[in-house]
Amino acid sequence: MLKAVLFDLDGVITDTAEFHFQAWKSMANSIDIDFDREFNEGLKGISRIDSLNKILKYGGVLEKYSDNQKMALANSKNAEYVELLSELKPDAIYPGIKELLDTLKMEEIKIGLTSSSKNGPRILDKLEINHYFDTVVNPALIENGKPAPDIFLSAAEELGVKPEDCIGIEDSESGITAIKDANMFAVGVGTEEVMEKAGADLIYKHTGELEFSGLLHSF
Ligand code: B16
Ligand code: MG
Repeated sequence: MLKAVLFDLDGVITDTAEFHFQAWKSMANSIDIDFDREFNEGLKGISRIDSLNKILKYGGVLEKYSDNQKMALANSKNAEYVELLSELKPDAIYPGIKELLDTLKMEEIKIGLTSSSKNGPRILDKLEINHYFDTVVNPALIENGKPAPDIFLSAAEELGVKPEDCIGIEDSESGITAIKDANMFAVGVGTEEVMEKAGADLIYKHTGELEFSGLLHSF
């Protein structure tokens, strides 16, 4: 029986992916690493430090940086990202999300945020939707990031529901893998090919197609 819906943030609730792209690109270029949109795709859902390691590896310089230097690079990327977030307004919420949150509240289905972003609470504030969430999992306390199932299992525990009574909504391959490994129903938002490959149970091209009745029917 459906008891909770767990939302990813970046790529599901709003498009912060573009801000991540811009901030990573300027950090990568500052150390002479080329960075394009295609490479950025593989960073979706991946934590800040894991993203940095992937970029340094891609540039062939992973071994050259100490932990302290890596921390400095991650901090500079985050400072630029946070600066870009100041532009974020409630009208940046993707279509259909507000309506879905309203219906879930009415139906007394619990709502959780399962984002890898340490900026999650700040973004929910900016979008003025933090009051909808019964739990916002703190990714800093999660040992294994997506594609590990930990963040979704934590959300279920915090909400006091069983994993099999949860739906997870994700836009990234790593996120869908995490939901499935948590033994939850996975809704993928994005291209059919990517979502199918990742094992999504239900696929929508856009969030505008997400509706409570459709979710309930397929669950
Ligand atoms: P931060 P999600 C993820 O958010 C992003 O997709 C990913 O690109 C980012 O590196 C990660 O959050 C960490 O974000 O640097 O703000 O802690 O898709 O899990 O909502
Ligand atoms: Mg995402």
